[in-house]
Amino acid sequence: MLLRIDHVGVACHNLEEKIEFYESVFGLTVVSREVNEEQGVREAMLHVADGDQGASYVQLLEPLHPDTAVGRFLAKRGEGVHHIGYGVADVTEALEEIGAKGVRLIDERPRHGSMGASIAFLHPKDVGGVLTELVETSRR
Ligand code: V0V
Ligand code: CO
Repeated sequence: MLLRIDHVGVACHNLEEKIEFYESVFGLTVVSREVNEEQGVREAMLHVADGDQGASYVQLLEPLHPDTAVGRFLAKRGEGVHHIGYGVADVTEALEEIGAKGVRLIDERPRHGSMGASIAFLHPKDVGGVLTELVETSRR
């Protein structure tokens, strides 16, 4: 069901500073920057590699306000890995299949994600403490 790792989401206080860090230390390139009001984030995707099933990225996340998913995470845990996004062929189908196995779905239906993707989150408490995102890319 999971095709690949689409991205690793990293929470940070200052998006521009972290972009500079990833560019200068790892030589990565920003391929997209977006503000996602629904998710409460300002985010950037940095391209890591291309594979048979599509590309993989690091997603840097800065909260729009303290009272958001990433804002609360930063206050509680500080900067670091926030979630893992796995590529799936069909996010609606994947949600149905995973939900039927008793895993709590944060999103019952797909939401708008970075670069036109359809995304949905699974609750970290049911995935061994890992906030897990399903990603159906708009094209592969
Ligand atoms: C919270 N918890 C986490 C966590 N965030 N555990 C692992 N990884 C995380 N990232 C734990 C937290 O320590 C608590 O456990 C418990 O879950 C409840 O957390 P809370 O402090 O009450 O925080 P809330 O109210 O923010 O709820 C947590 C959830 C929320 C995961 C439900 O953050 C959420 O709905 N996230 C999904 C949306 C999201 O994260 N959007 C930003 C990325 P203890 O301490 O009680 O044991 S947007 C994105 O990736 C996009 C757009 C994209 O890829 O395209
Ligand atoms: Co993400």
